[in-house]
Amino acid sequence: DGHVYLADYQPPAWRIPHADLRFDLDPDATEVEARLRLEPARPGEPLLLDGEDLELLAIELDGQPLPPERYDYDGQRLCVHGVAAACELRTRVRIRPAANTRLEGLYRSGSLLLTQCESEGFRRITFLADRPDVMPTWRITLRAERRAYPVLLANGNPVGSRELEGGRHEAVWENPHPTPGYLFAIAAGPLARVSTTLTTAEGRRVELNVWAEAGDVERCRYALGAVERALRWDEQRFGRCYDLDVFNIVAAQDFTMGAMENKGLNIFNARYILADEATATDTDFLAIESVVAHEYLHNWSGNRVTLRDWFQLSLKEGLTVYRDSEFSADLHSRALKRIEVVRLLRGRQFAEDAGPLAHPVRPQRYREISNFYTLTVYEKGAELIRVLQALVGDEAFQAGMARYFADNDGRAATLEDFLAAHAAASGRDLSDFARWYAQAGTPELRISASFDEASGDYALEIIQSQPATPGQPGPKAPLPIPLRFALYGPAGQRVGAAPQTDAPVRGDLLELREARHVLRWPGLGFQPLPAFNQGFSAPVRLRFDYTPAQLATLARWEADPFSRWDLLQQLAVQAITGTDARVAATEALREVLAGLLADDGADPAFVAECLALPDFDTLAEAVPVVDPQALAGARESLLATLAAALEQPLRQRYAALAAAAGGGLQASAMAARALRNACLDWLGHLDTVPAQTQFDATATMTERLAALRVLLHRQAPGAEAALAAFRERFAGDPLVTDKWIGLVATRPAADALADVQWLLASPWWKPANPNRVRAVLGNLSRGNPLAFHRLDGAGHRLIADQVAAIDPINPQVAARLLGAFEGWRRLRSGLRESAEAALASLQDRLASADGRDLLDRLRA
Ligand code: DPP
Ligand code: ZN
Repeated sequence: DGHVYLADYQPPAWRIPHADLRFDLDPDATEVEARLRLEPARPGEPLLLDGEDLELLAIELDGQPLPPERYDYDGQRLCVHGVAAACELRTRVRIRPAANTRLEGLYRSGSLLLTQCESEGFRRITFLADRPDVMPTWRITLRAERRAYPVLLANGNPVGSRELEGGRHEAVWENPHPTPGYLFAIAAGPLARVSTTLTTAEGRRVELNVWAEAGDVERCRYALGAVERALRWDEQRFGRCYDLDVFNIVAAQDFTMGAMENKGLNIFNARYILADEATATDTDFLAIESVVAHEYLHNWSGNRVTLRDWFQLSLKEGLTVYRDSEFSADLHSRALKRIEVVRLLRGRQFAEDAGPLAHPVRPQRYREISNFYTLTVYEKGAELIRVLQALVGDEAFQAGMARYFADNDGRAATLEDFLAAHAAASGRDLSDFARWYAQAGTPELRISASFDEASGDYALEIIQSQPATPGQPGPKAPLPIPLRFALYGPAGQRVGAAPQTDAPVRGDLLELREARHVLRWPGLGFQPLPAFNQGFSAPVRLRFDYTPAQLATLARWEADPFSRWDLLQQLAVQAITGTDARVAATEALREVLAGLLADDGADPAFVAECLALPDFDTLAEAVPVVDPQALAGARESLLATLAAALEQPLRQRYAALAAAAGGGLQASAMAARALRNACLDWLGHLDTVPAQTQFDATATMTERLAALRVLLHRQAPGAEAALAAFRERFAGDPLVTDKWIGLVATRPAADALADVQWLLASPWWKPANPNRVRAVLGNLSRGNPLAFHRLDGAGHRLIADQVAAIDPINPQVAARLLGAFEGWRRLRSGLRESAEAALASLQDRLASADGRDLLDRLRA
């Protein structure tokens, strides 16, 4: 049926201990000669290799040309007949990088030639068993014209270079670590670098380089520092050292993903490398540091320990997201990092888990693996690592990680290997925990309180349930859920008494194991106020009936900043989507925010997070039927009401932070800018003059872009002139151009669609550049509910038409864009029909496996 099933896994029939490749690079026609050492792992099996759209020029076995009857190649698979013993296969193929718009395999970006192989791109370069459990060591020879391609990079260590005739030159690289094809990389072109050397904790001298096209190299320094910080952090926190003599990163303007962790040669989307204060925002800097760390940290969680098969994707991705978020939390603010992660999880992953694309963190089957690089595999996968850590405790978790790396080094591992290491280190049976990976859908906890006046007994009943998801109608088994909790007495004192319950309790951590647990405090004597899920210990939807006053009270009593933020978010959800509680919630929110704005002791970055009301996605998750106009309207009117009520403190705080916000990347300056920009945004509902003043005066992109956003989104008198000035000033910079385009595409109004149509007809529209597609269409579909869900259906039609247009150019980008329809079944009537019609219109218009798979799942 076109699916690959986890249950069908077979180990490779042939091993490939070593691969020796030689490239004669040329953008129009590159020749690749490959010598593969082959050994039968299961004698008698045919020799099959993957190879997609390769022009086969020559084929030899053990030095003898193979006659045509000895092999078959159908454009997908090469089958060599009549081989049973160890041998060497030599092939020569021709590929066409400049014609490769899919950006999988070897392709051209500007003046560079570079590769992207995960998941199945290597087969578009040459023949190989292109699966993660086939792991050769590598020797890679690159030849190219010196003038056009002065720098030649590949995986591993450089071992030699020389001049060739005719203005060509050659570089040779060796990667001694067994490495699957998906981690293969080369890069060639007129690259310049920033560089540093250091000595690892094991005593290895390592050169770190970040490369970019010459004009961009000064903007690579921040990324270089981030590599060094990540390398040191992994040594200290997990005892993992770097294992080659050189670590290279190359920045490319055309890149489908964010970045790629190829062994020793990471290739990055330029947006996650290039930064200075004039062109990048503070958010960009933090994202760069986090993505650089993510890819670096893959060197152990992904590369040294790789995957047996693609079903295990979260084994490297969930784990590495966990590791990079711990890195950011250790270096900066743990609470702010947690807020950022939970915002994404609740706004976007919960939506994925609740819609037609829901799948387990470890899927059981796929048609196109590219469609599983999802928030569920990444973000929920990272939360599961956190759940495991909470269940076994920090010390056993650390020991389990050490054991996992030690036991699986150089292997292609599975989730079972990971759990076995943690079970051994903690002494705990983790078979119940494994269900988290198999069951899709966000668990829900319904908690209700009861108090008996006569006896003074207090009790909490906790009921766990799992939603039905595609292919998993249920019923589903209960999951082990680590839930933090606290009870507060009437004056805000914490109740110390442990509950009587059949669930294990350690301090404030409760471990739910069954579908229902009851916690009893006999004779407590008063009705306490309970609080739950501090730090978001459990990635669940939690329902407990709070009044607005109770939420506001808890927001003052809870010590953990994450929890305080979370309570304010709940209050805002009540103020926007509530019925009876709306007025009371608005008033309570105003009071708490007034207190926060007046509190000079509060971290301004934290106050800024509290001012950021729940985004549209989060609100949409809180209601059963999504009416975009009503939700966006209610959010807007809450903002206007609060801004008017808080005008004086907003103006005051904005002015008071001016000096601190000046410049520099120290935490205090970033925090000041964050709060000033939040105030500016709120004030924009009343007055756009401060935004105009900030736009004219500032030197940082953080302040300039925030001001431009207010001017454009509030349609201030100076908006057009400001946009023109901004456009002009950064005309040569595609990344900054993406920024203003993003602001245009997200103006919260139905007629922003006309601006998007104008962009699509302009010279700025570049459908082959993934960043530009995301800037124009990703922002429209994911960041502009009023224009995307236009009542006349024009937004839905525009995105569907663009998906059809981009599908033949870059199927992964098209499929990602199509994913914006994931919530269509929950739209209000009228819009649901228009989304359905837009999807139906695509039925015969998508040729790619990526697009067809996603469309079928959306419509199922
Ligand atoms: N490059 C992508 C990431 O690191 C896929 N591995 O998440
Ligand atoms: Zn990753």
